[in-house]
Amino acid sequence: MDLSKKTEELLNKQIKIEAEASQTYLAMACWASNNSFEGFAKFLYHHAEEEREHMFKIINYMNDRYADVIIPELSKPERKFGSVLEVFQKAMDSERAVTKSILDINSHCQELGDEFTATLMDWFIEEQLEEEVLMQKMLKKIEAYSKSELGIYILDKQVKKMELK
Ligand code: OFO
Repeated sequence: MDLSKKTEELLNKQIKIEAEASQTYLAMACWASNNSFEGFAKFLYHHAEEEREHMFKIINYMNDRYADVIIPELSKPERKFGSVLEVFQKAMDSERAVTKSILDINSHCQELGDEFTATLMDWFIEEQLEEEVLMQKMLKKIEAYSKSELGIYILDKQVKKMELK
């Protein structure tokens, strides 16, 4: 069974969303690195890679289904931030927006009875939950450690030692 045109369109849109999320994390990582936050930079580079893997996961699925993959033009990510807290607040907002998009694709597939794409989206839903929980935890810590000038550098050192998966 071929993918429906609408499903194809939604998946192509998701490829762009994942690619832009990757670029955004990359720009955030560069900002962190330029501001001597090596731990946060490491965390954000890692996330940029993850988003790229997500993009490939959709591309591979679409190619397996002989669908028409469109490699998109990407918008330029924001690269100036006022603080680590601002970076992670924006990362959280971005994760929430991605989750909404994934849930929308999932609902569309359920309505259509497209079990294959819905199963792919189930994987993404679990992944989004993990990412939102992780981002939320990071945000809470950053909020607490941002209360003193030195605090955020202490947290950066701890983040540098974090095992990333
Ligand atoms: Fe693609 O997982 Fe975050 O956004």
